[in-house]
Amino acid sequence: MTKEQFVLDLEKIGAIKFGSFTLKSGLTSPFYFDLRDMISFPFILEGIADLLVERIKDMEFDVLTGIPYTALPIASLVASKMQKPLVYMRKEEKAYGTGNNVIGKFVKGAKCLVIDDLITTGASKIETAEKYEKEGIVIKDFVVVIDRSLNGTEELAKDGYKLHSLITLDEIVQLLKSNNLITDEKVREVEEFTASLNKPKTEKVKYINPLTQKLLDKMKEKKSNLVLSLDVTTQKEFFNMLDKVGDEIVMLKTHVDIIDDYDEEFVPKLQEYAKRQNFLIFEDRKFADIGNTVRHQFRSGVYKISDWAEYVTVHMVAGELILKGLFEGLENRAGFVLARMSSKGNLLNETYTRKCFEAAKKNPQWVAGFIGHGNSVEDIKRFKAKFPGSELLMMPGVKKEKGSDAMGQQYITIEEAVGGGADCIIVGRGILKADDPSKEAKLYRERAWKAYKERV
Ligand code: S5P
Repeated sequence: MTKEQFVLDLEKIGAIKFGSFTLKSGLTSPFYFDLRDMISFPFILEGIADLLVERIKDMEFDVLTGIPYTALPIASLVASKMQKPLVYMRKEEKAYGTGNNVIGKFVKGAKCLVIDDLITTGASKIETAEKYEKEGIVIKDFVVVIDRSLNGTEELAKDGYKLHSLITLDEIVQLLKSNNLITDEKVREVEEFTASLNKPKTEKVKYINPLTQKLLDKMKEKKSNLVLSLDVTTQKEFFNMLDKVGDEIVMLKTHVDIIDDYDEEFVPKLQEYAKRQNFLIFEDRKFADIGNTVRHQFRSGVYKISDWAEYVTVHMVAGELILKGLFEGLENRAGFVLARMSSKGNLLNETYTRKCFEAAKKNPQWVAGFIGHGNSVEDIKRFKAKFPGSELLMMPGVKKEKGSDAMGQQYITIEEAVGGGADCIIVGRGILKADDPSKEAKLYRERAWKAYKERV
């Protein structure tokens, strides 16, 4: 089948339409593509598979996949024709980091070629690639049947992927025109429409939260991006440890509710240390309830956290109004939103992470940064690239060596964390359990700061 025949066939079965269509975005488009029915016409399916085989026969790959639903049957046929192994990803998303989402046989590190029917912006392709990469499959190339994007090639290239297409919107228009299937006026309409579309906005929000700035300033002043997670259960241990390591850290992270002998002297003493040793205070209370409840949890009770902690952690599971519940009416208080967690089997998936970013984008005055983690430098880079603005990436689950504990904590190294994009590393047992915590804190600080300087 020739490309021209293919386009004419698509037109005949109604997969390519020219008229006036309202898109999901609300825009009115003069054309509409829907390739879903194509698979029910054997001669078209056969023809498209042959065209794809021709297009990809010289490319290097170990396995082949198609993005459900439309491209999966197409990819099956192509795989069969080329005698290449087929794999595919479950469409229902399992939780982040649990694995086993790919159906089919492959070896870790296999190079996979991805087939899809259309490309509009490239965003969903990148999401697909990330999911495969988490499963140990390497993706470099995408082949689409129709490229109707404005700058899909450039968008994918930014993340290191290459886009190949069988046919572009322009070619379709020209082929239909030369077959007198659309009028000159329609051609003009299509051209005007595509020209009028703004390029997708990938620009970052300019606003900088004052508490983001405050932490950045403190990092610079103290030449440290080390946050100590002081998870001990008595005041004695707590302040003894601060005596040893307080000078090395930019910020102290507390879990105030694990101190057995907490009393009203604790907070004034902590504040005195913070002043003398020049660090900021972050209480890792991980608020997660409805707005009204978290307001009380933050401002009342035994600990009255809002009186002394400028930064707290926030789960977005109850919805973005939790931010209003926590911070409305308070000065100099902001949250680190848990966009990803370090623990094995956690339920935060990519959709959830994206929702965290959207919530932060709408409430920048209350979000100083995100808590996040990743399994490689590349993974962290891609995660951070999606931050809406200049929020900081705070990363727990960091040690000198990769590893895990018996209760699900997963560690990556200092250099992986910071090299990938962590602005601060959050370290607990790596320092607390060392024979010489003071020496260890110095070492963490030096390595993390060096990696930070190299990155920024
Ligand atoms: O995803 C997360 C988020 C947080 S805030 N994973 C984490 O480990 N944390 C916190 O970081 C956790 O509550 C603990 O206080 C600290 C990590 O401690 P470590 O001893 O494993 O370094």
